[in-house]
Amino acid sequence: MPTAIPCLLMRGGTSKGPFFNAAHLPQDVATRDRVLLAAMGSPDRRQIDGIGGGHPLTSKIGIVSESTQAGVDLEFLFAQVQPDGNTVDTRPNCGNMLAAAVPFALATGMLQAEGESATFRVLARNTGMLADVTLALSAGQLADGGSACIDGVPGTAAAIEICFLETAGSVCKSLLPTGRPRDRIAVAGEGYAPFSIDITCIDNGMPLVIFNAADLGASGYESVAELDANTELRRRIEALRLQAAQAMGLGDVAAKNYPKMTMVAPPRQSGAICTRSFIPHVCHESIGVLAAVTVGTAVHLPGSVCDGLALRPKGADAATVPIEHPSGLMTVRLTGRATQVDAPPQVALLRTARVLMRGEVMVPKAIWGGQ
Ligand code: NQM
Repeated sequence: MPTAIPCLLMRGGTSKGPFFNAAHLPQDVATRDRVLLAAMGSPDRRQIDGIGGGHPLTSKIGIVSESTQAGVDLEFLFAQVQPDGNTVDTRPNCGNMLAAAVPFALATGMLQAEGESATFRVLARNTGMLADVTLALSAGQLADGGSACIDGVPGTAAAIEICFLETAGSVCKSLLPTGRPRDRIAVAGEGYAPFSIDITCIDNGMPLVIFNAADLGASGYESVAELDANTELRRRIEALRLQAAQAMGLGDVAAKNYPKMTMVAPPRQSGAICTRSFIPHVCHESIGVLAAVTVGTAVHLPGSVCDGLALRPKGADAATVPIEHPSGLMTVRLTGRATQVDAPPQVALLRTARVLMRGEVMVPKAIWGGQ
């Protein structure tokens, strides 16, 4: 008999994947990673022998545990598996999957709640980031239905508000890992002419390299399919990523999922800026939550590559930054001193999530015999 591991399949924002109680997984990290790869069916582009969805956005895993830390209600560890990769990356955060952590904990009895809404403090163990998650309740569970709508997910659902605390320098050593809002970098490689390009290296929850689409001959308004089909552009972006990562102090990131690459262009749908995000090798169908937070921060950063392209929100609306992406808009609310880079703002945004299925993932006994 294979080993059966209790699991809920969940949508978190615009991502999807299995969620586990950490106590139900092997405690040894190498064995845990083998189990997760087997559960997802990786490495295999289609993940045909597992429950992964064959795309980075549906090849994500949530691992949830009770917290022993004072003032923390729940701990969440995000794990990224690339469909055709054989590694489990727990270094960067994922704000979309984080949205499903509290609903998972309520559904599995790890947390209890009453009333019409509740707020829980969650520790994202990937980077030690804290977030306050407020959700609409019904009978102690995430409410079944609501009017919250996020671009990239059809229909409406119960609102989950995430307020991130202390996002700056999540994986990098600081908000601006090169110490500057803009760097010029020369990139050379096989199959394309060498080029020099202005970039902003920034990490306000997600390490990003932001660049002007026009500087790589793109409009920035291409569809996801067009960008994924443009192998030369992707090759140049990957060469830029490998080189920028060195400047960001991240070392060799050839096998890592960060930094993510964000191409920007002037807005054209009432947003502050238009984005196309590479995560890192294919284009995101929308944009990651913390990637949006980080772009929103760059919009307010004087001298960044967004400066001059973005329509920077002003006055009473300055803290609300709508980011355009291929599926619509993601609006980030930068509370506190939103325009001061020496004191990075707290950030809040709206997500939805849902339990899609409950059951057990079956993993061959040869990989793990169980508890
Ligand atoms: O940036 C995709 C996603 C993400 C990450 C990615 C995310 C975030 O949309 O916080 O949510 O960057 O690989 O799930």
